[in-house]
Amino acid sequence: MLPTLFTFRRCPYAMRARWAIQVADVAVKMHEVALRDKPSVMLEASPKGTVPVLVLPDGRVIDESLEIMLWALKQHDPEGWLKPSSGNLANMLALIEACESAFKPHLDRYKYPSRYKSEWTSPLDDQSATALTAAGTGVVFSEQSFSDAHFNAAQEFLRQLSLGLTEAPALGGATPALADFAIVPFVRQMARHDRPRFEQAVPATLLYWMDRLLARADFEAVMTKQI
Ligand SMILES: N[C@@H](CCC(=O)N[C@@H](CS)C(=O)NCC(=O)O)C(=O)O
Repeated sequence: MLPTLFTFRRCPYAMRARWAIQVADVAVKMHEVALRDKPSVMLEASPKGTVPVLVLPDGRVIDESLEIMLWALKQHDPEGWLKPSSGNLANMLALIEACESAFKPHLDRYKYPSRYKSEWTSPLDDQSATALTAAGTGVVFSEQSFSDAHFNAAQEFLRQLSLGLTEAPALGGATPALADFAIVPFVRQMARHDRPRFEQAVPATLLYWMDRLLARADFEAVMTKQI
């Protein structure tokens, strides 16, 4: 019996899990789910209801994308994703955590401001005003200006990434490693929302890094629709 991965094609967390599984060449049965109608077998295995979820033949469940990447790569890591040529695994995990805490919240608010209506219809508190540096305490946003402010706030993380990319072609150093593959699906989401705007805002090194990773044949395989 094969492990089953409950996945959603366009989810960046599921993408990075599938990418590691693809590169590690670990046999897994893919189960594409509809987020609005999650299968009960998946929810029984992982009641928190997020994808990806990996269910192993012995009943163990791994329901965090990064853990699924590590599970696959610990079995087979042909490209050395866990052994970056610059820095180490701990540095990469810290960068991935920074993507989660300092980029993803801004990405979501940029792309889907209507989901955060309560945030832009009430005056900014001190904490949010600090996070959205362009705005001061007490500012009331429109939906568009809220989205714009989060696009701008997200640039700080991208600038940090690009600093690493001036010294080496990948976050992992000479060749891409765990952090590259774990982070680029989120950067891709921002780029795809409005490519011209993204191109204008980000450093050229970052654009080049993203486009090279996404042009890999294995990413295409990861994004191919399951029938
Ligand atoms: N920390 C989780 C986050 C996964 C996550 O939030 N996935 C989203 C889809 S991109 C999800 O399943 N959301 C629940 C839903 O939309 O119902 C991980 O790394 O696996």
